[in-house]
Amino acid sequence: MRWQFTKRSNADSKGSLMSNTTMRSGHWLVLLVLSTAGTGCSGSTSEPDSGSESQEECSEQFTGPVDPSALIDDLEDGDGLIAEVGTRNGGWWISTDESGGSVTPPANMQPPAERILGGRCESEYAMRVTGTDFTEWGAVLSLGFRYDGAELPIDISDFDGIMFWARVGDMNSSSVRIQFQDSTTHVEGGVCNAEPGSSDECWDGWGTEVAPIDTDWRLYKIRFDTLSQRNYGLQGDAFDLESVYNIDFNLDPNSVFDLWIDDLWFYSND
Ligand SMILES: [Ca+2]
Repeated sequence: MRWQFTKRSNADSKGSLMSNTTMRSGHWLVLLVLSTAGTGCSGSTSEPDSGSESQEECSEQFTGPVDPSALIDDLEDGDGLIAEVGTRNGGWWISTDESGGSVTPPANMQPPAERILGGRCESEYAMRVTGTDFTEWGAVLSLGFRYDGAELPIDISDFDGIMFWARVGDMNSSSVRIQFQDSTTHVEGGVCNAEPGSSDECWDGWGTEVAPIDTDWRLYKIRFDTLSQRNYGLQGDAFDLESVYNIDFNLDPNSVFDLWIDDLWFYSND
């Protein structure tokens, strides 16, 4: 098993990113999914551990937490920078294994948001990445929280999880893993090994599979305390919520991927 990563930093751009793997394993829990129906906006929530369920019409749909500091990015400004909230000033980034496949928008630059044809309720823009023919670890759509010449961590310990909307296109054959890089797994944390293939290598982030996922928009709500590493790089005792660098959406090698992500927030249970 060979785990690989690449990292691209560009002094001209905020954000960066990397990381992915050819194998996925472990526990994958998506704690809450709002399934869509008809309009692509209404939906039902279900939380496996509680069994609770509710229906929301498009006009009444959840539009985000009241806490203004919870917004990560809604993409409505059309650019590849996240919302400037607190110390957060990072951006989106696409990386690939550079095995010869194609990806749109291009890798190693800040991707623009894409207009949602017909919109999604109040939302007109989302982030989209499509591609195929990568054969090593695939591709990754990442969101860096903070940048000042290098990637910097933020403290998200005031929050219990993250929520976002997502869907895939008709041709998509990839699974989607969301993962976070923290003080243990990010190279800037200074403890993991930047050398690919080493037993204590970087980029074995804390995550879970985004599932089920299909062509309907759904709201995914993922608790931080459910996330786990994939046990190939340096292992942390726990996800370090006080030092988190970025979010990765990992896309499979040997697949066709077409992923949309929209309206990301942190949330608190209280
Ligand atoms: Ca949006």
